[in-house]
Formats: sequence, structure tokens, C-alpha cells
Amino acid sequence: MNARAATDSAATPSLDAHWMPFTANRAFKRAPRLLVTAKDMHYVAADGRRVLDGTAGLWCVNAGHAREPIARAIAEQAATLDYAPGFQMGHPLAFAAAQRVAALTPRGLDRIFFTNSGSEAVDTALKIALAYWKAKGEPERIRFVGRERGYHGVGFGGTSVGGIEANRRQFAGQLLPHVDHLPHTHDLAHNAFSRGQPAWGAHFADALEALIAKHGGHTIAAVIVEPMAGSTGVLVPPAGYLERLRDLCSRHGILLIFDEVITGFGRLGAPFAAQFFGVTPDLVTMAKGITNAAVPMGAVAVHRRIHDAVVDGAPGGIELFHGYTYSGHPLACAAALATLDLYEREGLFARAAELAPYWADAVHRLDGAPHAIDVRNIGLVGAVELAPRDGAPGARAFDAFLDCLEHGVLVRVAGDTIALSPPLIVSTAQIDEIVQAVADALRRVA
Ligand code: PXG
Repeated sequence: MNARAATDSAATPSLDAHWMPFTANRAFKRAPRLLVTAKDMHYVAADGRRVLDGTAGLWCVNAGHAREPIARAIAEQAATLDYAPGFQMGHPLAFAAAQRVAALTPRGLDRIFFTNSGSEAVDTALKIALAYWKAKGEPERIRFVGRERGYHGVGFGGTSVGGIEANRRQFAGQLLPHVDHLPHTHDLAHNAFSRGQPAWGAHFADALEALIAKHGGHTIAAVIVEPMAGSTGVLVPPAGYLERLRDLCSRHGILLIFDEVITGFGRLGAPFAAQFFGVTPDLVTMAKGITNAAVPMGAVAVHRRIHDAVVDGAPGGIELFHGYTYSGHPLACAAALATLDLYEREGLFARAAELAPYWADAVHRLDGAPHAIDVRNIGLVGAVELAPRDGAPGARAFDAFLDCLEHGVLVRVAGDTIALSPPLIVSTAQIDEIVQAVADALRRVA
């Protein structure tokens, strides 16, 4: 479909039936913002305007949009083997995709469980942790520890360990029991305008020691954190923080889960943040960039010793009573294989690493911008935190988002933070364009 036809058909339907996710539905439907086509670094909006993608969709289109090798692989797969049952049956692509993912994951985490989203990956990882401790003969390990301002998707497990209050409020009273939250690591008094990892704040990890003292380390199944918190508005881990968490978990036998749904597949310039920061967790959750977002897919990479304890420890028959109709869906596997080939062929993770210093310089040109109370960066991620408008949290950043969109650049807003995370194919000129759009918007918004 060409852009014109897509524009016409997208303009036709009533907007009533689609209850939109994480959206102010009433406001959106009064003034809709529709994207109709995409190629490489750009979207085309329903009114025909080109929009530079400063957010890789929702942190997921790492190789840029509508890449031909991925599209072709999906189309060919749909015509060859559209679906095959994944329970007690298999198809070769799922094994190939798992092997390919395992070649990128941190050392030892080479057993891959497929899901269809980051949320499912998180709930799967939490369930694997519980199953592991049962298999190991430590069934008293049932507690989970998340972190304030953490985002782990929207399943009951992920909502429970997540720490964004607004995401929990409507469901309070029926979330998982036995969950604690570490403090978040955001501290503007010490760390505003840090370049890369803030120097101050490793001690925030010590809150885990207090929980261990309170409950006993032997009751904690797993700690789950985003190595870099994305959805809450980009919180970069203080230097030494992840190392300290790892050390505490190791000393008390607690599993450490890194939720790498955003940081996986090159966002920081390494395959995973675990490698970037040099800290190895026991499980990694991923999604988004695994297929360049062309087909929904998520996965959990599990340390082989965890897998072996559950699988070899089972009496026979099914070892893990968990899975999805679409775990390892052929189209998702075809997309993943084509995507991972593309990342490798174009050296996109290394490209992100090479661009990171230019990106840091560009983003920190916003340090003195009107309303900016912090600018932060890591890898190809940047964020500008704005002083909230009196009595209207988030409104100023949302106005800046609308202003950028009006001027042809898509950014993402979380509360009063503008988050930037372009596809890894972004050019330096496009980096300048994204940053300039934000600078201009901040001059214009009240
Ligand atoms: N974990 C993390 C760390 C995530 O960032 C999920 C789990 C859930 O993934 P699914 O595929 O179930 O959505 C996410 C998702 C944003 C934004 O603007 C971030 C996400 C999703 C939508 C918007 O920050 N992250």
C-alpha cells in the first residue's frame, strides 16, 4: 500500500471501538495522531508529514523501520509454515532462533524460553525462579524484590514487582504477596546533568541487605531490576550499583534477573546491558529488539544450571508447566533470525557504541535549556527532565512532545521526562535534528 492509500484507509475508520493502551483515550480521539507508513528513520503521518523517529518506535525498532530482509523473511515464512504447535511438537526455526539468541546473551545464560512480549518474559522469569527453588529443595524461597520506579510490563507478576505507582493503583489489593521494593537510584541533588553513569549512589543497593536482614536471605527467590530503567524516564545506574546488587545476591544465593526488554539488542552499544556494565545476572528478560518489533516476541535467557535443575530434576514428563500458544511462533522466529543477521551484517551494536560519545555531546547541549532540571545519557539513550508545571505534573513534557511532533520529530514522554532512543542506524545529522527539535520545543512551551 502506498502512503496515499494508507492515509485514506487510516482516515476512514471510527476511532470508537479500539480501547487504546496506556493512552488518554478521550483526548486522543478528539485529536488523533496516526502514523501510516514507515521506512528506515522516518514515519509518515496520516496528514502526509514525515516524522523522524527519535524513539525507535517504543524502544524497539533498533535497525530502523520496514527493513527489507526482515519483511521478506516474515512473508516467506507465512507462506511456508504459518504456525506449528509448540507443545510436544516443534519446528526447526524455534531451535535456530534460540541458538542465535543464546550466542548473544551473557555467558552461561544459554537456555532460551520464548514468549510474545516483555510482560510475558517477566512473568515467565519469575515463575522459572520459583520452579528452580522448588526443584532445588528450597521451597521457602518465594519472595521477590523489585525496585521503586521499575517497569516490568503489565502481567500480575510484572505489575507486582514493578514500582511505578500509577501502574499499580487501579489493581492494588490483588497483586502478588511477598514483594518488596528497593529504593530507586534517582537523586538530582547529587547527580543532575551526569554524563553516563552517575558517580554517586552505589549504596542504594545496600537496601537489599536490610531486606535480607528482615526476611532472611533464604526466603528471597529473586531480585529483578532493569539495569537501566527506561519507562520511568531513563535512570542510569550509579557506578558500582549493579556490582553491589550482584554481590549481595550471590552471597545470599538469590537469583538476579535483569529486565533487558529495552536495553537488549544494542541499545547501549553491547548486545545486552549485562555485557555493557560487566555484571552477569542469572536470568535476562528481553523482547522488542529481538525481532526489530516486526513480529511480537519476547524471551527469557536462563543460566544453564537453572534450566538443568528444573529439567533434569523433574521426575519425567513435562518439566515446566508453562508456555504460550505462540511461544516460538514461526513468523517471530523468522523475524528474529533475519533481525539478528541484520544487526550483525551492519554492525549495529558497535555502531551504537561508536555513536555514543557524539550522542552524549549532542544531548548535553540541552543542559541549559529552559525548564531542564536534568539531562542524562547512556549508550544511545538520552533524557531531559523538566521542572513540572505547578499542579500539572507531566503537562509541560507532554506539550514539548506535541511541539516536537508538530515539527516532525517523535520523542517519548514519561512524566516530566522527555526520553530519546533513536534506531541504531541514526546519522549524526539526524541526532542533531532530534536534539534541535527538543531545544526548540523547550523554548516554545510555557
Ligand atoms: N520490561 C521492561 C523493562 C520494559 O521496558 C516491558 C517489560 C514490557 O514489555 P511488553 O512487550 O509487554 O510491553 C517493558 C516495556 C516507554 C515504554 O515509553 C516502554 C515499554 C513499553 C511501552 C512504552 O517507556 N516497555
